[in-house]
Order: sequence, then C-alpha cells, then structure tokens
Amino acid sequence: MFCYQCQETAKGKGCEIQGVCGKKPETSTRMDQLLYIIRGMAIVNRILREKGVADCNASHFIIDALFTTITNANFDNAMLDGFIDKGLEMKNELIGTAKKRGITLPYMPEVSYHITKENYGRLEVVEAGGALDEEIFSVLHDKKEDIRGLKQLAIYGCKGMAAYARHALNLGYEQEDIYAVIENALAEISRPDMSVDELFSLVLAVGDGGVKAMALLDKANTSTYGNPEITKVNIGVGKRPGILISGHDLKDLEELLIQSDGKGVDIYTHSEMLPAQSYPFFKKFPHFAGNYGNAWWKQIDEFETFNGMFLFTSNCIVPPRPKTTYTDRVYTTGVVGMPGTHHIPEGSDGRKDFSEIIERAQKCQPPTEIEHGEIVAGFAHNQVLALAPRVIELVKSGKIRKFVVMAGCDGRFPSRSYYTEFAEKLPKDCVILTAGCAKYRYNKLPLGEIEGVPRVLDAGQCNDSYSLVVIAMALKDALGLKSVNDLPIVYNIAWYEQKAVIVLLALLSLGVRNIHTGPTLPAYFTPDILKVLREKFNIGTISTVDDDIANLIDTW
Ligand code: FS2
Ligand code: SF4
Repeated sequence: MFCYQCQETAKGKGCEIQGVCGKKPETSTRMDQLLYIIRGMAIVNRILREKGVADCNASHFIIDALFTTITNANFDNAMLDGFIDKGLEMKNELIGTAKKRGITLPYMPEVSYHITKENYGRLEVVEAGGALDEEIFSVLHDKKEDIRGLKQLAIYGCKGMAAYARHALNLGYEQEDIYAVIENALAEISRPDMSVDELFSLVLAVGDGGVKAMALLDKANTSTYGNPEITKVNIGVGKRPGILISGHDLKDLEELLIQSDGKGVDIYTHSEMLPAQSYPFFKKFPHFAGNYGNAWWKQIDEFETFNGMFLFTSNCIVPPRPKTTYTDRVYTTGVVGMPGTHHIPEGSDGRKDFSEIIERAQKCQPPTEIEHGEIVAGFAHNQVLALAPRVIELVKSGKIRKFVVMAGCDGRFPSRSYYTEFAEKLPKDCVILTAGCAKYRYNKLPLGEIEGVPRVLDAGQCNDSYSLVVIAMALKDALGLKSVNDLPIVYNIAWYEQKAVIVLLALLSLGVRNIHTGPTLPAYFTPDILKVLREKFNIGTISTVDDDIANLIDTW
C-alpha cells in the first residue's frame, strides 16, 4: 500500500505497511482500485456530458466513492467490495450508453480496467486492458513526484468537495457544475501527458469547485434548518441514556431527532456535529441535550464514559481498541464503515430506520459527566453579519486589530498543542475566526470578549469555512478595500484530512494569499510544488508560537 493523503502519514512521507489511521493494506488497495474505476467512469461521463447525456446516477456514485475513501471514513472491506462491484457495473453501463449513441471512447486503461473478485484488495496481479500491470491503480504509478503530488492534490480536493456535495444532496440540493468539476479533474489526471502547469490550473479549478460546493451546502443547510444563531451549548450531561451523533450529516441528525422524540433518550452531538446545536430547527427538540466530548481522535477514551449508543454519519471514526467496551454499540451510516459495528442503510424510500439504535439506547446507562458548563457557538455568516456594524466600528477604532482564521482540523500530533498556545498568547485585541474540529484546541479557553464580541467566533463545521469567506468579503466591502488580502486578517489553518485540502484550495482559488498551514506540510508538497505555491500564494507553515505571533500579528 501507499497512502499519503493525511497529515499523520507515516514519518511524514507515506503509509506503506499499514495506515497510522488503522487502515489495512488490503483496505487501502481496495480504495485505490475503486478510485481507478471511478476515473474510468469520469472519463466516459465527461464525454456523455459534452453530448448532453451525462448520467447523474454515475455522478452520485462517483462522489460517494470519493467520500468513502476519505481519511477515517471506511475501514470495512466488505463494504468496499460492494462499491467496487457497483462501480464496475456502472462503468459498463456508461460504456454501453456511449456505444448505443455511436460515441467513440478513447482507449484509456482507466476505461477498460476490469478486475475479478478474487483480486479485490490484491496488489499482485491486475488485469488492465488485457495487459498485466502490478500497480496501475497505485498512487506510486506516477513516477515523477511533482506530477504525482499535484494529481493527488487534485484528487484529495475532489474528495473534500464530494463529501460536501453528498451532504447537500442528502437535503435535495445538487449542482451539475460541481459534478462536472470533479469528473473533469478525475478525467484530466488520467491523461499521461499532463504538465506541471496544467496540473496547477486543474488544482485551482478544483478549488473553484470547492467554493461552489461549500456555497451549495450552506444554502442546503440554512434553507432547511434556518440560519445558525448564537447559542450556549451544554457540555455536561443529563440523567437519561443518550445517543451520540458524530460526523457532518445534518439530514441524519434530523431523522434521528424526529424518530427518538418522546422515547426517553437524549441526543448529544460530538466533534463536527457540534455546530448543529445552533440551527433553529434542531434547537426545537427538547431532547437535543448538548455536546459530549472533544475532537474526533479522543473518541476511543471518551466513548468509554458515554455509556450509550453511537451513530457515525461521516468521518472521523477511529478503529476501536481490541479491549474497548463500546464497539458493538457503534452504528455507521452513509459512506462510513467499520468492521464489528452495525450499518444503517438508506431505505428504498430514501429514509433511514434508526429504531434499533433508539431501542438499544433506552436500555443503556446515562452518560458519565466528563466536563460541565457551556460553550458559545453559532457565528456563521448570517449571525456575524448581523453584528457587522459593531464589528466594523471596533475595527475602525482599532479595538479589533486583527482577525485570525484558525479553521481546519484537529489531530493526534502532540505538536498541535501549538494551536492552544497560539490562542492563549494571541494579543487581546485579536479575534479568532474558526470552523471545523480544529476549534477544540481553544474553544473551551476563557479568551473573553472585545466589547461584547467574543474572541472566538465559531462559524461551524469545516465546510462552514465558506461562512468565513462571506464574512471576509463583507468586511472588505464595508471597509472600502480592493482585495481580501488588504483586510486585517491572517490565516493560520490546521489541516488533517482532505476536507481541509478543499478548504485550502477554495481559498487559493479566491486569491487569498499568505496562508500558513500546519502542524506539518502535506507529504505530497514536493519542494518544487511548494516553491510554486510560495511564489504564487506565499503559503507558509508554522514555526514557534512566539515567532508566528510576531510575524503574523505584529508585522502584518
Ligand atoms: Fe475534523 Fe474529521 Fe470536518 Fe475533518 S472530524 S478532521 O473530518 O472534516 O474536520
Ligand atoms: Fe496513512 Fe493518513 Fe492514508 Fe491513513 S489516511 S493510510 S494515516 S496517510
């Protein structure tokens, strides 16, 4: 196996024996095979789109296949086998459609690729267009590191974009131009003659698609559930048994809340589901009790004390330890899979039946309290823009000197204590704008307010980084500036998985410069890729807290 898609990749270079995340080689290989199959599908569907006959079911499958290969989403080989079966079947159907219409398809191994079941998850021998190729679907198949890095950067951006597109689709919102960006990227990276310059342009086009996907998901979420509003979220526990819901999918949360209403159980959000606490629709449910625990990676300890049931609607799920007590109480849904847990499929009517998890929860002990008190959430664009006159006044009077965007992901690296220290040492006239699970490094610190404006404004999930862009654009206009780069905003973004990649690419496509990202740079940023990113966007990484505060706050 070879995988270097996340920040925790082995030795900062690539996981080759087993994933640091727990992904096994045979799982990783299945994911590579699946991605190769959807590249073939994308090539054909792109041609069908040019003729006005693209298959939207194929587009839906492609986004799900990308989403399920995202870090910490699927560890289940049987589920991935189902994806490969379906992908091969759909690819053949697309080829059949093209043939029926008299469309000549290019000879490309991605299109003709076939694999028989006994070779799922096996690297050794793969039939590829009649020839045998050991690693045609592997990341390492591209021998030039810059080309490989840029192609993977495009794929990782597509993975993040696909996740957002799926959450929007679950609420009935979709845009063909987003699918077109993804399929175009997958088709283009299959071209053997892509140059570095062409790949850079492609990566920025993926970023542009990311802006569209985040805007669409924002529209889907706010049209369905209302605009997030300032909300005090309980981080303690009640006396009834609980179901903890993790991940990002608000439709799943809606169905769970409706089906569990009046059943004697409480629903708690976890990690990236915390922002749901601020939506008017969800706040109406009396059994929507609060948020339990912290960022995703602490689940293996915090789930032991929750005592109830667990529902994962997207990443990040962590493989439970062998002796853990909660594995059998974990349910997954959507593209998430974990051996030893239970999966709730979507019914033929598009609904999900959560009755089993609710009935089992009724027999559980209430959660054990691990924290108590409240945190404040709900600073998405609508709420912040409602405060805009006040905020602008504070900026103009110098009482707010800088905004620091600290969006992104949290992770296990001890060096991520940097972000806690950075928030603590940040001068008192600076405000943090956050989104994503990175916030857990500082959202419970007593950082105070600036004349009624909290010093941590939490816009929501990682996809709500879109809100931060809307806020930045509005501030730029209100302050009469020409560019977002003229604003008193600096970007110190933490990354872990591929949703942070699409957020980064989205910001770059909008022309945002001077982004600092850490705790380490992606392994696929070769020295040459980094050189170009520095020249074009002045991207940098982090140093020490004191140096970075001096550089980012005091000199910028
Ligand atoms: Fe955090 Fe994990 Fe949100 Fe990422 S819960 S690292 O998926 O997408 O962020
Ligand atoms: Fe390694 Fe990250 Fe890939 Fe898991 S997702 S195998 S930790 S690079």
